[in-house]
Amino acid sequence: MKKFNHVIVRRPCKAMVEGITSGLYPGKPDYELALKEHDAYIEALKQCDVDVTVLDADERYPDSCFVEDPALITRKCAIITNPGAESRNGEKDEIIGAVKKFFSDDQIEYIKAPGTLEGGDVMMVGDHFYVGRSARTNEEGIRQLTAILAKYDMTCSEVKLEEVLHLKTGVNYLEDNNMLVSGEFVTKPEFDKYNRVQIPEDEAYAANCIWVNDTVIVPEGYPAVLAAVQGLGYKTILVDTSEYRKLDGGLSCLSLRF
Ligand code: CIR
Repeated sequence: MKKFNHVIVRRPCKAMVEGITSGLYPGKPDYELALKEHDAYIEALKQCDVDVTVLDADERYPDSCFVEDPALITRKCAIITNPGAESRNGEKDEIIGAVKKFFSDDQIEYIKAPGTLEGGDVMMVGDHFYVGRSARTNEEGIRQLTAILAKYDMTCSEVKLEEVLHLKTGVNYLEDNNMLVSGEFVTKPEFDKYNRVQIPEDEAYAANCIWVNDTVIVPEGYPAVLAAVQGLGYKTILVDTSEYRKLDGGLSCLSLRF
């Protein structure tokens, strides 16, 4: 099934070494290696039958390569978010230009203060959106998102997060009713209706795989997850994300797919 035609990414900047990190995956990113990994990420996406818009690095925002957070793009509208991390908040103004190449002004919506929301907290399943209430996404942000989606006949439900940074840190939908789940998402009742594929604890990072037009891009170094995804019948492409992992970033965080 072809669902996505476009992808937006932003090149990592040198300042990425100062990006936000929980320290869960220790070490400073190696910028040169991060660039090579980003090249491979773009190449993998191009193999999935999408065109890729590559935005220039923005040194003002160390985490700006994680374009998933300042915008949420749906089938019917684009939403510029209001990132809850202070050092990332200005990224929202820098993604608008790219979004405007694909959406007219009346299809672009905005999450406004005091609402905060980051795209990493939003998981799309058809026209329903699960949104994680996190340190980055607050109740008012979720209220605004719900109202925006309702305008376009789409729905939203809140998921309380206890352990992870963003919702999609631990759960990702692969289409065809298949969902990769780790940690706190293994038992959450709202996901009972999906074919939940449980990720072993020592491979939890790889819950963040991305489905792009029937190919699943999987982070390198997680053999159990790779086997599980292949077992579901998907074609897979491996991409090493070692330098982004040090900043708690995964495959989904690095692109907007629509
Ligand atoms: C941050 O803490 O905001 C970045 N270092 C990582 C963002 C990861 N983005 C995502 O999960 N969507």
